Amino acid sequence: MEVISGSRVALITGVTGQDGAYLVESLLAKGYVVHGIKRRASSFNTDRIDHLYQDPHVSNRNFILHYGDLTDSTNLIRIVQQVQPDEIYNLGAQSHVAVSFESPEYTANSDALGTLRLLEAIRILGLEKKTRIYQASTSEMFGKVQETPQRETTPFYPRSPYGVAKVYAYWITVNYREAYGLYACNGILFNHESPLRGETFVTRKITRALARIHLGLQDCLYLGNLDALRDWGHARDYVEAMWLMLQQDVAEDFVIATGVQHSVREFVTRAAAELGLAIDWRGDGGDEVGVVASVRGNGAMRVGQRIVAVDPRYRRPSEVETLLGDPTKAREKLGWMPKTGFADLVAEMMREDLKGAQRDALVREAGYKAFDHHE
Ligand code: NDP
Ligand code: GDR
Repeated sequence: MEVISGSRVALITGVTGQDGAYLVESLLAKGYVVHGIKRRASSFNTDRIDHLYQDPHVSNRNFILHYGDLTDSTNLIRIVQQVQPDEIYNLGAQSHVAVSFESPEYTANSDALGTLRLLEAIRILGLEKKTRIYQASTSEMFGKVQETPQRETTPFYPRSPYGVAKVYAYWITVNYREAYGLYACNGILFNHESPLRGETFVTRKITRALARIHLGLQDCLYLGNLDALRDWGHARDYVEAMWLMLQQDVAEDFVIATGVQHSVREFVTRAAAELGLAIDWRGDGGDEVGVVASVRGNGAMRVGQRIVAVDPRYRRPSEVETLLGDPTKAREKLGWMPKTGFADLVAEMMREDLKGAQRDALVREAGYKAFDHHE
């Protein structure tokens, strides 16, 4: 492996995901050599990091990908041995809460045991003094919240197989820190979004769908619980907090959040406003719909058109109704503050998804196929 020597070395699991992509960019800009673990897939799965790809035939590479999986211990041990990382960021996970009800065992294997496997790899290889590890913990651990806002001391009450698996990962990280003196931290991150957010998480689903409805590529956006409240930040800001956590004298756990909360319905309203639309919410419960109340500018939408409806299939067997984080500790000890507010986050996502929809519209106009992916 021909790579730059002398730089700090980071290993990222989940490098092909939203946070992985922002973190690679940030660490490369800081002068790190970055190794990432990607899963073998039958089609390309590196869209988010393709602009950073470096040809293996080039010498002095500072970004190297390895095939691997968090469910495969021997593979993890081999990669950690080969890479000898100064820092590991464990971002890999089956991260979709609704999917975790469909695949609870796989979620536990990758999200809970995957973390244990990485911690064990550090121990087996005798890297306890060299390698620092960041665990991607989550506000989903607070689940049915026991106090508001949630902070580092708030008791956990997970509400999904995903949340339960992440509680195991949280505690095994704490345990390895206490038992073996590992520099291991949990970042308890609240929801963070971006134009790179997976298409089936609610924010991206909303901005993609509204862009497509605006251009006449889709008729209606179907959602589940419109009342759910979330503390939404920007992924770009949150990966900086991950890095800061690994640069302290003592390893500790931190809540990372904006301290501001909005409902799913408010997210839709804000995103629609970016397109010059006002939405009138009518009915309630499963019968609630969002109807176009006024339109500014061009687009396919007409006043009176129903563009949002509720579909019970997107509701969860047990829901996390409200999350609101208190990032005071991160501000005081890490000097971390979110830079992007809610309105700017929504505007950026809307802008980028509009470009994607415009591309699909052009492709169709030219007589080629552009596929619809609904979920
Ligand atoms: P994504 O779903 O965008 O990315 C998850 C990454 O994990 C992908 O690279 C995925 O690979 C990879 N992955 C999935 N299963 C495995 C496996 N078995 N072995 C190795 N890699 C695997 O998530 P985010 O980037 O949004 O989140 C990053 C981490 O932070 C996750 O652990 C998530 O649970 C956690 N988190 C996220 C928050 C958020 O709001 N985004 C908030 C709090 C925590 P592939 O691309 O092949 O699917
Ligand atoms: P979440 O994110 O479950 O908080 O987990 P998601 O965007 O999936 O849901 C947020 C809230 O919106 C409600 N909702 C819908 N959700 C989806 N996906 N699709 C819908 O159609 C829909 N309608 C309403 C949900 O019920 C929920 O209340 C994310 C993930 O990134 C986790 O990995 C991470 O740990 C947490 O954020 C913090």
